[in-house]
Amino acid sequence: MTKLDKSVLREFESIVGSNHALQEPDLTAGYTTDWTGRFAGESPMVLRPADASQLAELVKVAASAGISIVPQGGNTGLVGGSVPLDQEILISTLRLDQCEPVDVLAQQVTVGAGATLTKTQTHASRQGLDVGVDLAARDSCTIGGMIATNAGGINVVRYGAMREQVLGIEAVLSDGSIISHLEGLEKDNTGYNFPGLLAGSEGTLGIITKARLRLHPQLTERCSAMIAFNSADDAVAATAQLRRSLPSLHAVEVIFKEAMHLVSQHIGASIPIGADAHAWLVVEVAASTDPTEELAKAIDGLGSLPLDVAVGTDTAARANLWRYREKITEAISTRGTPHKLDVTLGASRLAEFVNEVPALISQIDEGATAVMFGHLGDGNVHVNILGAMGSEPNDKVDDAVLHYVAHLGGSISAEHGIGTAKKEFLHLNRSESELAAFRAIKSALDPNGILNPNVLLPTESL
Ligand code: FAD
Ligand code: 2HG
Ligand code: ZN
Repeated sequence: MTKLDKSVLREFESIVGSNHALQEPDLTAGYTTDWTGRFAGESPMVLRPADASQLAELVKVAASAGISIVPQGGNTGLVGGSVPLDQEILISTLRLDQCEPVDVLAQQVTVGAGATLTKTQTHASRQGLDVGVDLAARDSCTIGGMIATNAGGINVVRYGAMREQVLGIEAVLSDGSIISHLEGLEKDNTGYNFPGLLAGSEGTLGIITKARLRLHPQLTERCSAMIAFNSADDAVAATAQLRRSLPSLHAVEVIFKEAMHLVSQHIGASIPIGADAHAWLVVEVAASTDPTEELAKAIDGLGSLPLDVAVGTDTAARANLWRYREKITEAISTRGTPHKLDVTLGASRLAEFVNEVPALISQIDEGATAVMFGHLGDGNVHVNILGAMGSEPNDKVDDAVLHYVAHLGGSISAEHGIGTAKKEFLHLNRSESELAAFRAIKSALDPNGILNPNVLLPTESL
């Protein structure tokens, strides 16, 4: 579909008002190119509804005209799932950003899908509570987008991913009907679980408009450490020990050599410890009483594994260590448009994978580099492939790395989702029967295939 009937566009406009029905390329550009710059398209109209009922009206009009929709939150997704690639209309949830009063007794909150993570964290913190998922895109990513991608981030080792935080959901289905189940009951076995189904559905089954989130007591006593290692094997062994010995463990992140060198150049600061090391862990402990001693003991327990250690106890020192981890994605973008691979390996295969990947890549594309880092506590490695001199890396490299992951029994998408970038690789992890079940769920909830039609399911199986 290239041009929409003008009368349909007028109908959309009359629902949201002309200020929120954008058509000028200058105004739509920020919505139609993804964060990485790798995926871009065009949309005949970007619509910004004020609430769930306006959003439902838009979906009804689109459904009866057979028009496809891409839902979008903060547009920080990294797999090309949030942008229109085939002239779909785009529905932005950014105006659905209300945070209802925190339910202190239940330790829960209901928020609009368009509320950013930072806004939700700030809101919860006023009652001494915290959101269980945290990630570096916090100022822009939205709760709806985080649920739709089942975002992971830095605290999965403690609280699990986004799916574990969602107790209830409100969403608009493909016919414009609204489902709403926001009571937040901890036990509620009354049939199919919509939060579970919509978490990780990437806008293909419904458009989330509100969510009831589980909150956690805010842990204000914190300590961070950076630990340098000679090898990926040592970093993996240390991570297993820290997970066993540290009840207050809040994050175990890893930075491998290429990533450390790149980020230190980007932020204009020297590598804090172990200039010749191969891997660095960034560890955080958090508790209601000072966990510094507990961390120091656990690091002592690592014996001769670490090459060097730096500890940050106050806010500034902790932030100084964390910036080496949090600025990597930004640093990579300054070197070209990467192909972002995001994989999980079982602990016993992780070091082998990290050690083998550089050679595997250079066999295929001599100029390509792998920048690796991630959430080691969850076995999650981000492999960013950069081409020679800023050129796009060869697609065959992605193919080889993802086949290797599958061969080692890992997942080709740990936390970013499938989007358009990985859909042709889904068969590496999902059997024909599973894909058939996926297609059955999709056609039951979206029989005309209008919700984010270019993501998740491989093209031929739609
Ligand atoms: P968008 O990018 O707008 O959309 C993502 C997907 O969700 C799309 O398929 C879209 O159609 C769908 N969607 C969005 N809103 C809705 C809705 N209301 N209803 C239905 N479908 C919807 N991800 C991690 O998991 N862990 C990290 O540590 C992490 N760190 C990041 C750091 C940086 C610097 C950046 C740029 C990204 C990072 N990401 C990370 C990726 C990204 O932030 C997450 O995927 C996030 O969950 C996307 O939220 P969003 O609101 O930006 O969604
Ligand atoms: C992170 O953990 C994000 O920082 C982004 O998931 C990963 O840039 C990436 O590949
Ligand atoms: Zn990540």
